[in-house]
Amino acid sequence: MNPEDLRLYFICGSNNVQRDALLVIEEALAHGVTMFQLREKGPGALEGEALTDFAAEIKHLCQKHSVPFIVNDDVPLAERVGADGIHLGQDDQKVTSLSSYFDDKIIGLSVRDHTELEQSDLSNVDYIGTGPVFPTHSKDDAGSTIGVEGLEAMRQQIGELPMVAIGGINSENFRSCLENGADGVSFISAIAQAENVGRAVKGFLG
Ligand code: TZP
Ligand code: MG
Repeated sequence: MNPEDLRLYFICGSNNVQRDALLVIEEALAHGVTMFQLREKGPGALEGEALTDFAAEIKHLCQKHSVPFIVNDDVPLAERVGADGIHLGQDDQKVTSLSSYFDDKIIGLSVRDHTELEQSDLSNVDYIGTGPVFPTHSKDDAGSTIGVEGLEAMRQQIGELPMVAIGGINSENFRSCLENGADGVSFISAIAQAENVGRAVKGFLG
């Protein structure tokens, strides 16, 4: 993959927003998001046909804006809607067990520290997501923060492998992630809950 695709990675599910999710996502894509992940989790998460329809609509929006469409931890859904990739956590299905569908797709893996890195087979992994860098309200079991020091340490261990920072990233701190080894920054709340989504996205590109 092109590491520049990680530059502004928006992650969102239907319950991360206070208004129509598709409108928020389209606005974010139109203003310069470079990669999108559907992460449909938590209370009221869509299931079945409603989830497939939602994912298919988002895929269509991503295609329109030439932005890779990644699905979090739902391999059948990713295959069903023809996603551009999958993002897996340490407790999810193993990267090595993915079907051949993903051979030419983007595979992302969450790796927070040296211990997880040692446990991970990165041979088919295209990028890693590392964090939480800062405190977050968007994931209950995110664990302790790694700070920009954690990003820097990870960069030294992974060499050139593309890496995106995650967790509590906002307009005040995103630059520090880019300055400490991250190819890009990912956001849930700072975009999903922004009063003006377009302005928020443009701010993160500056
Ligand atoms: N993984 C580690 S922190 C996190 C995930 C999915 C949540 C990031 O959300 P926010 O709102 O950008 O802190
Ligand atoms: Mg997961």
